[in-house]
Amino acid sequence: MLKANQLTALGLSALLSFSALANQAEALLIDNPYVREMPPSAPATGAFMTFENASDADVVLIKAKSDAAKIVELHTHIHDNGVMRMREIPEIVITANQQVELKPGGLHIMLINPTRALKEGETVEIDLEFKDGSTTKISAPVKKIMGMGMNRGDGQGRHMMGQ
Ligand SMILES: [Cu+2]
Repeated sequence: MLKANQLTALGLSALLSFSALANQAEALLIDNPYVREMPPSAPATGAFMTFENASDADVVLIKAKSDAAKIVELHTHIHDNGVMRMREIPEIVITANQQVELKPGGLHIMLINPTRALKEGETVEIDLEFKDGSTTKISAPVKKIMGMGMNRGDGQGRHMMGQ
């Protein structure tokens, strides 16, 4: 049984999505998705892409999942005493008529505990879920990313140590 407040939330999100396009997933253009190739022993890797919100309403990404990783989280980087650290965030907001780029050193989708070795040439399917309940599936090729000025290996190692 749905509680009263859940019903209210459902009604509200239906109303909001109605005022823009059909739903948030359809309002979003996704460019250049890719997953960074990591050594097979790496505990995690990142998925990156550019979101373009072509609508007049904010689009809010609240969840990602993939069969390529046991855990999938939305992450950002923060500066902590001069050290870049990753932190899980509950959502990524793509403001109306704006672009948001997920990239190394910034926002990303974290693929933790990959279920298979992710090598260049493979494709990772990722399901994205938005605040209004709409979803979309993307296919992200695995790519080798060199020299982005980031010691991502170290960062991810520390991240997996629970910091
Ligand atoms: Cu991360």
